[in-house]
Amino acid sequence: MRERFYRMMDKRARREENEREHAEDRKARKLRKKQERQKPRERVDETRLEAEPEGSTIASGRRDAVVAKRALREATVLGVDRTRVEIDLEGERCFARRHPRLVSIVAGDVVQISTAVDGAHRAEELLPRRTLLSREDPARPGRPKPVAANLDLGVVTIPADRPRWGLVERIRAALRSGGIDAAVVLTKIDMVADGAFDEQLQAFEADGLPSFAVSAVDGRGIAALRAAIAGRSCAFLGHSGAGKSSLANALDPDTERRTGAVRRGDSKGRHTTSRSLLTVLADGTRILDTPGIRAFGLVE
Ligand SMILES: Nc1nc2c(ncn2[C@@H]2O[C@H](COP(=O)(O)OP(=O)(O)OP(=O)(O)O)[C@@H](O)[C@H]2O)c(=O)[nH]1
Ligand SMILES: [Mg+2]
Repeated sequence: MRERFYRMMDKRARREENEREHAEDRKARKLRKKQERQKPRERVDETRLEAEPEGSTIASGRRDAVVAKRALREATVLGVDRTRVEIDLEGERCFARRHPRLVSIVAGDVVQISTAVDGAHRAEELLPRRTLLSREDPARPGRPKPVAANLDLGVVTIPADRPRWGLVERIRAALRSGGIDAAVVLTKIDMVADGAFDEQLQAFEADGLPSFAVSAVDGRGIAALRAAIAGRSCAFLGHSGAGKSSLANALDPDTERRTGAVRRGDSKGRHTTSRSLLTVLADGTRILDTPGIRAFGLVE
């Protein structure tokens, strides 16, 4: 009887001992897991990231951290479309994706570019702008929409066969508030009598607005305009059909920009140029051909 009692007690003691050991094991396992969770994250494998295509599964924050350590190179934005930017990267024309935060980059901007091992470029940062031309955003009245960055000169382009002078003052005001010089160019002078608008151009000159009369067809005035814009970053702005692309082609014959005939009835253009495109000439002059302006809204 006593023996049976001792055996029972012994069994119970062993069971309790077992349960204690199990509980300690469980506790140690839990602690180990907790410590593992708190350990600093494993380093990102940069070689993997370098080869990683856009939209990969690497978290964007980690990608940013690696990109920050990579060599970044400066590039000038030549043109912008919905997903990509065309850039001049150390003299080479190429395309880059853009970081999602770079929503409002425009032609003329200077950006920092990262390059993956597969050669894909991405615009990472926007550098401070020297000047900025903005107009009212037609989609959001009262809000500014950047048009072009880092311009030295904005040339209001008026066609001699259909001059609408009202545009000059509006664009001039926007240029002034963006810190950019203004000039006027009267195009298509081959379509009107010699000196037809000399008085108007002299009035602009007297008002501090350099003025030029040119023809992209017979070449008159092109040399004087080329000399005036030499070494500067210059945009042609005006209504569709004014002759901006034809003028840019005359100044920079190495780039073939599309031009389009005006409508027969009212001589209005057909919005042939759909996005601004900057070209850099051999002497460093930068020419920005822009799409035709329907209206140039100003914002304070
Ligand atoms: N006669 C004559 N025609 C010109 C001259 N410059 C341009 N044109 C014509 O005018 C039309 C419009 O020229 P574009 O250069 O396409 O005009 P744009 O301002 O770039 O027009 P968008 O791209 O629509 O804004 C074309 O048919 C050109 O051939 C010029 O100096 N003389
Ligand atoms: Mg054009």
